[in-house]
Order: sequence, then C-alpha cells, then structure tokens
Amino acid sequence: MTNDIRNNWTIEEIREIYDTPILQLISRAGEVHKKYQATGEVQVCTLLSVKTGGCQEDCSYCSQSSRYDTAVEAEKLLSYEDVIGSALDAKNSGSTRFCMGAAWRNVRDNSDFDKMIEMVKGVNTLGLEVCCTLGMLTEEQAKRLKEAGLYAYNHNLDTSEEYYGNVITTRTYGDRLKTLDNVEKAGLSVCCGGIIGLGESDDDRIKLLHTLATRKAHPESVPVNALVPVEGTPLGDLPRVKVWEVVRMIATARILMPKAMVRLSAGRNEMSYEQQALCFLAGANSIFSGEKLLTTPNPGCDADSEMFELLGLTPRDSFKLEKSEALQE
Ligand code: SAM
Ligand code: DTB
Ligand code: SF4
Repeated sequence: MTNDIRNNWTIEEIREIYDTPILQLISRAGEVHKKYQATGEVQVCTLLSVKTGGCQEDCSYCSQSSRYDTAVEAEKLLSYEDVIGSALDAKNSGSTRFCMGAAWRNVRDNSDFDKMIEMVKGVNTLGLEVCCTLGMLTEEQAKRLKEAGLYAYNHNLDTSEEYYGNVITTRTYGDRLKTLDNVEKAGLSVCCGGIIGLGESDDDRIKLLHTLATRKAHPESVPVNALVPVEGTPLGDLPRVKVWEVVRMIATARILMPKAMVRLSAGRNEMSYEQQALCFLAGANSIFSGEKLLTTPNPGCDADSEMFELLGLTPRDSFKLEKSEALQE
C-alpha cells in the first residue's frame, strides 16, 4: 500500500473493492484506516437547522421541501443569540465541529446572508470548526464565508449523475459540481457525500464514489447518509437500508479516500451499538451528536457517551489536520 492516495480510480477497480466479501472488505478498510487515521478516534459534530422548511427544491427524500406535506413547518432564520447559544452547548457537550444548515435552494446576497456571516464569525470565535450547508453558492459568496471564518462547506452529490434526475428535478448534477468548485476555489474544506436507500442500484453507489474519489482533490469530509424515510415525501414509504450496505459504502469510501473524514451520518437512530461498531471498524470516524439531525431524530448524547465508553472510543480534537501539519513544519 504505497500509492493509495489516488484520483485515477476506475469504475471497475471501485466495483471490485465494493463487491469484496464483507469481512474482507472491513479488514482491508481497517488496514487503510490504521495507516492514515487514528484508530479509535471519532469526531463528534453537531448540526443545527438555522433556517428550517419552506424550500423550493423538490429533493424527494427531504422533509423541508415545500412541495410535500410533511410535519416540518417553515420557519424564519434563527437569531444570532439562539445560534451562538446552541454552539456553546455543543462545545460544552464535547462537539468540535458545528454545522449550520439552511433549507435554501441557493445563497442570495440579502440580509439573511449578512446574518449568516455574523453567525459564522461568532461560532468561529468559540474555537469550533464551523461548517455550513446552505445550498448552491457562487465563488464570491464562498469567499465571503471563508473570510468570516468558515472552515468547511457541505454540499452533497447524493447519488450518481445517472440516478440524480429520479431524486431531484429542480437542479442538475452539474449545478452541484459547480458549487463544489466554487467552495474549493475559496479555499474552504469540502464536505461532500451521499445518501443510500433512495432506490438506487449498487452501480449508482459505485459511480457516486467514483465521482468523489476522482476529483482532483478528494473531499476532506465524506458523509454517508442512510435514507431516513420521512412521511409525506415521495420516498416516505421506502424500507431502511440494511446495515451491511452502510458498512460496505463506508469501507469502500475509506479505501478510496484514505485521508478523508468518513462520517456515519443520517440513519444512526435505528442502529445498535454493535452495528455502529461495524461502521467504525469499516473506517467511519465521525458522528453527529444530539437528539436531532436537522429535522429527524438522532441518538442523544447520553446514548453516544455510553457507546464511546463501551467501544473504547475517544473524541477527536478540532482542527487536527492543521495542528499535525503545523507540527511537521
Ligand atoms: N439545502 C441544503 C442542500 O440541499 O444542500 C442543505 C441541507 S440538506 C438537508 C443536507 C443533506 O442532508 C442533503 O444533501 C442530503 O444528503 C441529506 N438528507 C436530507 N434529508 C435526508 C433524509 N431524509 N435522509 C437522509 N439524508 C438526508
Ligand atoms: C449530511 O450529509 N448529513 C447531514 C449534514 N450533511 C447536513 C444532514 C442529515 C439530514 C437528515 C435529515 C434531517 O434531519 O432532516
Ligand atoms: Fe431544500 Fe436541501 Fe431539502 Fe433539497 S435537501 S429540499 S435543497 S433543504
């Protein structure tokens, strides 16, 4: 394993990895993990929906699209004080990354964006890695966020380019890729992953991983979400994916992108500690903590503390990459 940071993976190579018998796959991913990551260390992150619901987009999995009749009501942007209060709580409960989400199609140059900029500044001063997920944005908007102290931007590709139109019709895969380029140009850390369980095939998952792993620079962060079926959405009746599928996706991502943080994201609420342990063995090294993700339930802090204790996991420090690079200089 000398040359394992590669961005010339072929679909066939990825398929071969993805199709490996599961225990062999976990074992190989574990070797890569041991070489590039601190085994047993898991970053704890907190999500906050700062602008909930009323979104114009038609993402067929989403509780926040105004096109579907779900239990989520449209709300206004949260106040600066509320957001900073939540960030402080997150820090005090052990989170090192704070991600603010808005149900926007794209960022607009309006007073809400000015307020977001202030929130980013405020959270940054708390010493947390600040992340935002606000929909599509321009290079100028990405630069403004960077100057305010934003560390990372989350923008998922969700699935393969071929399957995308079955899930979302109000924007294209190309639109998403353009935003990722803008995020990169602004010097922000890229967080980009997907969802499994949307009715896609294994080939669609392989193609998504191919798109991520053949970018000039791998995303620093790759969230793997399992669909949380939401009543009222077109995908509300789909069955939940099997844990083996989550493990397979995580392990393949770990092998393809050894240095990335692979985040076990949506879907954890239905997973036992044993099932989550398999995900950590397969290379996941981050979770979202707290009783809510953006709008759906998540295991609370008490359950997660118990799991960390049981599995002997330690929470990862913030800005670890930068700190280790500074030491090497
Ligand atoms: N509006 C912004 C956007 O779409 O980029 C940011 C918020 S959006 C809710 C963030 C990501 O959450 C989506 O890209 C999707 O991958 C994930 N997500 C949303 N609803 C989900 C669900 N029901 N189950 C699993 N993942 C979900
Ligand atoms: C990501 O990939 N997963 C997180 C984070 N990025 C923003 C969001 C999951 C949302 C799950 C559905 C909800 O709670 O509304
Ligand atoms: Fe809007 Fe994002 Fe939900 Fe799509 S995923 S409907 S863009 S909030």
